Amino acid sequence: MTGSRASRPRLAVVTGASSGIGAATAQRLAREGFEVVLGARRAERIEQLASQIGARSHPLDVTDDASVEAFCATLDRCDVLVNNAGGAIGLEPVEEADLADWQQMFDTNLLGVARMTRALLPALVASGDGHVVVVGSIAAHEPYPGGAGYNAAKFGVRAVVGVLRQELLGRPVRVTEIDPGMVETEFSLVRFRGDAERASRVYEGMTPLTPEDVADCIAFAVTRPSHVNIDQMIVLARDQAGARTVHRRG
Ligand code: 8X3
Repeated sequence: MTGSRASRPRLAVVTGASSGIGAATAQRLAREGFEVVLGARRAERIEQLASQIGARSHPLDVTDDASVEAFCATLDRCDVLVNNAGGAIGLEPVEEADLADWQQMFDTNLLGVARMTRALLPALVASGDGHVVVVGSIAAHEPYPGGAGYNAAKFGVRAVVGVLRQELLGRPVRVTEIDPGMVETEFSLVRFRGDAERASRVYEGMTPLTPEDVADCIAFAVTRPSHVNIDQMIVLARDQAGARTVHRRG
């Protein structure tokens, strides 16, 4: 158990913890012995999940400085920060791009990571064994038609992770990027603005990853010995060999 290494359990913050990868990660880290603090905009959902898994929750909007500040003020320490909040909006080509969508994707995926990491780095360093985990995407490696806004945001995140890894060298903070491909969550429902039928077609005839599969990778990274840094992990379903290379049955 992670908690047995220190006098009290390691504290892990998970953003975007109301559903999908964030919720699965919060659950998994609680099972691994972490004290977990869930953050998300949907306060009721995180409260409910927190009470089920014996964790704490606090409303968090990673696009809002005041919200990040209020969230972080509830923490007396932090050992692990899982930057999971993010997502895609739309799949329009650049010539039809709605820049308000791009703005929102940059704000959640990229600036959200910067806000949370900047706010919690002093605590992560002070912990003596801090860990910043960022949930990126295969979209950070492979541009695809319709993906430009999301690709750009995730490529940006990947750049920030690479910079952080170098800037923190010599200090006791690990930096890990977990880049999943297709995972069946609310991701496509949000991308297609609530169009459930279109969202379900994304996973038609193939077996996507589950949020638990990604949580498993995150749990692996944060439970390695302190001297081991899992820099980056790309995790795809067996049915997916690239951002848009998918095997579908039938
Ligand atoms: C992963 C989803 O559509 O970019 O973040 O492969 S996608």
